[in-house]
Amino acid sequence: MKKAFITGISGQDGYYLSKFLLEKGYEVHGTIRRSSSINTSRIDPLIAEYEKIEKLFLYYSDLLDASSVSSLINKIQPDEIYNLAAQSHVKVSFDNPIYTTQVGTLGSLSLLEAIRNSEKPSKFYQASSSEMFGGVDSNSLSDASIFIPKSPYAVSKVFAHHITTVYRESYNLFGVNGILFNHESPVRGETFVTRKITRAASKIALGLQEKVYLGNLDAKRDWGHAKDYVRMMWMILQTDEPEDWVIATGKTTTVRDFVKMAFAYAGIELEFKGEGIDEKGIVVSCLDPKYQVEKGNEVVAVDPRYFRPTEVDLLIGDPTKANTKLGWIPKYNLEELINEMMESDLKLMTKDQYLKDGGYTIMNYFE
Ligand code: NAP
Ligand code: G4F
Repeated sequence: MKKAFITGISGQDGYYLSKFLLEKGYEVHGTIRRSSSINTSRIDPLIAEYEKIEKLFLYYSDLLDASSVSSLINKIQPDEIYNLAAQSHVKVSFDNPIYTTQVGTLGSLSLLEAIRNSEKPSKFYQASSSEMFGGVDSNSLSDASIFIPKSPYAVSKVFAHHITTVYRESYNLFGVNGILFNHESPVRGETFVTRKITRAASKIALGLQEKVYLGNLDAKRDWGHAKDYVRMMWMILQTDEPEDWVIATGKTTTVRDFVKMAFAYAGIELEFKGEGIDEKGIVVSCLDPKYQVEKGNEVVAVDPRYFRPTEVDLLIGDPTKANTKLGWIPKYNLEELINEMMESDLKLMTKDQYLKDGGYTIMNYFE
């Protein structure tokens, strides 16, 4: 029975990866952070199923506490280490640049040092990001493309990426970078654009919200499903030779088209009119009798609050190496991903939940 150690187990990928590994029979050890309110909601079903039977173990640990990270690795002696912990919001990284950078750089380095000093040669997976490319290249991006990071978050990921390579080459350590393009799911953090859209489209369809305010509608992303991407994280740690991988779908879509597809799931057709900060998304028709949204309603508007100091305009990945060398083929396309997210959010957005959220005025502030 293999042992995996996952930092950031309470996040989106932490949930899908730990579920995947537990179902494979792994013993999973994960770190969570102490917070003033409980932050394990995503993994609560896994805790209920696997903690009592001693398959899932959780520890309080912050990646910035190098001593706690190294004690855990010494104690657990994992076969595989997945470093998923990060302050992962690009816009927030401009507001908290030092913290984001510390976690992204020193956090990853602390793990590598702990592995280097451990007797067990644990395999190491670093969660690298397509943000490192900076969106200046309109070609499909591969692991050979150059990095032009445009945010504190992206710069910290470039450091972690390179230091993983340095440890691989210097100490013969099995360290790999998975350069993952955007991946989403029903448990995606609510402040990332896809989940913000599916939550808002659900509330608007149910008459619980009038409008959603977004930032750059022209931004293009290569969106996949987190479930497909965590499978690939595991696959690349099963190879014999450590190397870096791009994980992407090879297709890119604007935020505007994502909005249209999400509303379409609820039978609501939108058209966009106007330009720049005056652009609006307007209801053309609402065909599903379950939802009563009036034709002509303005349900999407632009708020410059959501613009970033610098934007990554376009990301499209080239997954050929993953497809051909490892046989990794994503099971979900974008429409299936959006449908799953909408189905889930429509169920969650009951009136009680909406009131518990504090109403959309408060939510809009943070989202
Ligand atoms: P996420 O949902 O934001 O989860 C991040 C996890 O890191 C959470 O468990 C969080 O804990 C934890 N964390 C944050 N700061 C920490 C610290 N100082 N010490 C210990 N844990 C800390 O992110 P995700 O979408 O699952 O992404 C997983 C990783 O892949 C991240 O490193 C992200 O940067 C990277 N990545 C993501 C994507 C994507 O599209 N999702 C693409 C490329 C790369 P709390 O729950 O307590 O906040
Ligand atoms: O959903 P986002 O916040 O994701 P972003 O910035 O691409 O970062 C995500 O993917 C990276 C991989 O490329 C990860 F490394 C990172 O951890 C994270 O998971 O924004 C996507 C796009 C951006 O261009 C943003 O400007 O959507 C645009 N956008 C437009 N309106 C918005 C909004 N983004 C957010 N969060 N909120 C908006 O209202």
